[in-house]
Amino acid sequence: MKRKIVADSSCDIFEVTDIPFQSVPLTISTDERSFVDDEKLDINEMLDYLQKYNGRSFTACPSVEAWLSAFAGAEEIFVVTITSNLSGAFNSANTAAQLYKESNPDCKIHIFDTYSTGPEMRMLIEKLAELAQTDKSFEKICQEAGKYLKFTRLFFALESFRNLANNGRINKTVAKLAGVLGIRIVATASREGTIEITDKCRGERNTVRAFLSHLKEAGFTGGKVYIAHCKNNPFAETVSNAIKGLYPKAKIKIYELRGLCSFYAEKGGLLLGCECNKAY
Ligand code: X90
Repeated sequence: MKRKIVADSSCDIFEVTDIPFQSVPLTISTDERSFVDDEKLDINEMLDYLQKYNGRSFTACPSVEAWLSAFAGAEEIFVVTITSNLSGAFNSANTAAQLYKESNPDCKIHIFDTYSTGPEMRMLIEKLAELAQTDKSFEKICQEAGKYLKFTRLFFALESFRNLANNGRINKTVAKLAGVLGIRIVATASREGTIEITDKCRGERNTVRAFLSHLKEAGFTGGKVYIAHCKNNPFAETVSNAIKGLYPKAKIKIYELRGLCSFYAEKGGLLLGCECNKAY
């Protein structure tokens, strides 16, 4: 059978090892320009343009057609989406799955609503890639991957919530807290897949401390940690070193966010996904 993993572009990756994978782009737009969140997108150029642009900016989830063309030809499809509570991606993927099954009655599709995004999504995709290469059945893989997702978490620290607030993804009064210079807001993806603010931190050191305390609370004991940032490699390194100091066995990867996550996380933003020992 032809297995394939398909995810929306908020996962920030374009390939996984040894299995067909496709990222289906969201778009970031102003009234004058549109950016497709694919491999060709120049993130620096997008951020610079948006910084200078005074009008409204907004995003759109993949269309049903875009999902359908990513499914084409596959027989067992694992779909991974950004939280259905902040995006229509999960819904459009569902509609596409129904249509695809009508014309391909023997095919199997499972859609994982991650109730999260970014690095936590990437972790699930890579787990699926591992599982999909075994001779385990489709159902067994879905069950194991679903369990894996319960044992991963997303924490993040942003310097600005402007784009999230302007697009109705977070309360405006809460967003104002983050507008204060030097203040980082630390938050987590809630169980419902919404943004749950946990700390207001002044300075990097306090932000790192907040991350470490959330990791401990979540039951992190030194597994995988993915740190994805928007133009803030030094802070990503700082967080990584602090984690290594306490958990020498942690397997940490640092990389840059792509278009959709960069738009909402904004310059300086950092998203951290990790494997934990406690179910969430
Ligand atoms: O459908 C669309 O237009 C996309 C809307 C996405 C809105 C949220 C994106 C968040 C990206 C910022 C911090 C992580 C939030 C985690 C929430 C569970 C990254």
